Amino acid sequence: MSRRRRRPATALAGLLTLALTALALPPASAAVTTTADEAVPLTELTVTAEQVATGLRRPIAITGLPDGRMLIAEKNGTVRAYHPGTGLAADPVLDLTALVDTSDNERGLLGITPAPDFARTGMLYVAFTGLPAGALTLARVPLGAADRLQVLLTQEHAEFGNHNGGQVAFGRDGYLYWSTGDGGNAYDPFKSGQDLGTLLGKIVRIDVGRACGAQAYCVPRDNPFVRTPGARPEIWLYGLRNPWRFSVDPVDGSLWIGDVGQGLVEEIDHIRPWQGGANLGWSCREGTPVFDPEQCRPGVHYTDPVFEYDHQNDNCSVTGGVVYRGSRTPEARGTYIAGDYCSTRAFAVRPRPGGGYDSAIIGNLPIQPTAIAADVHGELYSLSDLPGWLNRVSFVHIAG
Ligand SMILES: [Ca+2]
Repeated sequence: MSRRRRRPATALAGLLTLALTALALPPASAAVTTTADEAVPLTELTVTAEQVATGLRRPIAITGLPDGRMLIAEKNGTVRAYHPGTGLAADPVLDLTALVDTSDNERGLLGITPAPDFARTGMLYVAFTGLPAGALTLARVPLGAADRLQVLLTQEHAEFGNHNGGQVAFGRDGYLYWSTGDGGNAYDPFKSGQDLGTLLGKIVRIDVGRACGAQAYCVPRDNPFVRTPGARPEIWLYGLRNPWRFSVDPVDGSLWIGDVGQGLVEEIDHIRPWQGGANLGWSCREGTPVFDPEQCRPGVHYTDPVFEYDHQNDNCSVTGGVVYRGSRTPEARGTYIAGDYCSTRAFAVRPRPGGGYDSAIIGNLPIQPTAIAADVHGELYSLSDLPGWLNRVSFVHIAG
């Protein structure tokens, strides 16, 4: 049964200006905030984009390889390769279509990242919804060798086709992070966000460099819930709805998460390496406002987003991006960029040296952004879903 909740008018008013929330950071955060020396005010930055490849079929995830290529995952399970010198290769470099459940708009191959030792091993880590019933699936597979795919971890997700998470990324700690959705439909039907007994609505963290018993991975000993009765030890963060795009800042190892809201608030979360175990709120909260009071518990600390925006002016769904660490535009270094799938608005967010965050709308990305990611040099690309485009994305420093 669906239950609609009214939000307090005061909470709504605070969102109507795309307001920055600069709340609830631990005191230590300012000490390691990373800001480029050359950084200029965000209002002096804008984004431009240039279409560099077309003909992709529902491109959904993109990652850089050490050799300068970009790998692009298409939702149906194929992976394409692009090199700036030679363009988009005609044939897929990997074909997982026989394994991938594409029965819903949000199901499919959803995430891809190279192993830290990819240059030697050619190993990729992928996330997809698996046949026959859409189970969230984390696997590794050598480039070009689908028959050698090895499933590492699965989470049942049969009831609803939406909210599958699906980002995979290696942290600076060498562990693999994987995001999952809350189980789908709406209103967190299984109340999984706040439930540490399920992998739904989480970001998990595992050591894929070792095997532990029958498991093809190990749980890092310093994972936050390894000694919590009833909790899945793989959990790193909880209280998420559909964090289908997150990234790791290679400089400080922090996680930047785009968590899609239900109907009111889109949010970006910034989680430092020492914040393992953080509760990001869903479905007690959607962004900062309370969503379902029955999911809230007294005395619990909820980690608020560092940026949130509402659905006015054609916004509908956040597409989490990355922190720019390239060299082409030094003035933009240390700036996180995200987009909105419907409005294409580009949002820039950056920690202030003294604490809190600056944010600005810095233009628009090409239509229907599904991913924003960096190549091996830290320069950025985005994908456009239905038209099937790969776009090179650049910051431009405009006069202040
Ligand atoms: Ca949240």
